Amino acid sequence: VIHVVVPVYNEARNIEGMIDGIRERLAGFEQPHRILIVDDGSLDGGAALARAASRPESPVEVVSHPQNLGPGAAFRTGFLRVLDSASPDDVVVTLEGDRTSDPRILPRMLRRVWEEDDHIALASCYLYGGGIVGTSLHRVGLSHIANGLMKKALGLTGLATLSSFYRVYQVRALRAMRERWGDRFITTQGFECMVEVLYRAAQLGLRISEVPMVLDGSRRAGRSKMRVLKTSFAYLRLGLRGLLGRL
Ligand SMILES: Nc1nc2c(ncn2[C@@H]2O[C@H](COP(=O)(O)OP(=O)(O)OP(=O)(O)O)[C@@H](O)[C@H]2O)c(=O)[nH]1
Ligand SMILES: [Mg+2]
Repeated sequence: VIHVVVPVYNEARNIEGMIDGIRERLAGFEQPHRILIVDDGSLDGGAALARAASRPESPVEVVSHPQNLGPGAAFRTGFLRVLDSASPDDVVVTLEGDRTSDPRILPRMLRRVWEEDDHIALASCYLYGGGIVGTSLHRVGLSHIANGLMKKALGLTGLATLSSFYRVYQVRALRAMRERWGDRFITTQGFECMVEVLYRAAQLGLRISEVPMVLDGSRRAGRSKMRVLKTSFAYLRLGLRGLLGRL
C-alpha cells in the first residue's frame, strides 16, 4: 500500500487540486493507495473539502488537531497513525498541501525505494536538474542559508536538500526510527522537523537518495504558511542541539 500523508494548514484553495494531482499519478500503479490529511487547526473548511474528495478506490481520511500545533506535530500524528496499521513492505509518501510538490517526479521517487531499496527518497530542488521558481528572493536566500548551516551542524553534507516535505519513506525506515527514539523521533515543532528526521535517518545509517524537482511557487493559491523569523530561530536551535549532542 502507498500511504500518502499531507500536513495542511489553511489550504482550502489548494487541497482538491493537490489530491487530484497525486491521485492521477498513483492511478497508474497496481499498488493501492490511501491519503491521510493531517489538518492542523485550519479554519478555512479545507478538511471538509478533503473528506468530500474521498473515493472508494482512493480513500481520503482526515485527522484534525483541534488547534494549530505546527508541522512537526502534524508529521508525528500522521506517521504514528500509518505505522499502527501499515505492513513492512508499504511506503509512505509525504508532500505539501499547497500543490508545489510536483506529482510528475513521484514514479521516479517510488522506483528508488521499490527497485533500488533506498530507505528514503527526497525531492530535491538543490540537486542538478532541480530549481526554485515563482518564489521571492528572500525566501530562497533563507532556504539556502538554513540548508547550508544545517548540513554543517548536523553532518549531513552529502545531501543537497534537507528541508523538503516531499519524500518517499519505506515503512521499515520509519519503524526503525520509532524503535530507536520512540514517539520522540520528531521532537521539533516547526518546519525544521524534516531536517530532524533526516538527521535521525543518518544516525541509523539508512540509505537516502535525491530526485531533482523544480519547485514552482506560483502553483500555490494563497500565501506561504511559513513564518520566516520563527523558522530561522528554530533552525538555529536545531543546529545547536546537533552540535551539542542533544538530539
Ligand atoms: N499541519 C500543519 N501543516 C502546515 C503548517 N504550516 C504549514 N503547513 C503545511 O505545510 C506545507 C508547507 O507549508 P508552506 O507554507 O508551503 O511552506 P514552504 O513550502 O516551506 O515555504 P514557501 O516556499 O514559502 O511556501 C503546506 O502544505 C502547508 O499547508 C502547520 O502549522 N501545521
Ligand atoms: Mg510550499
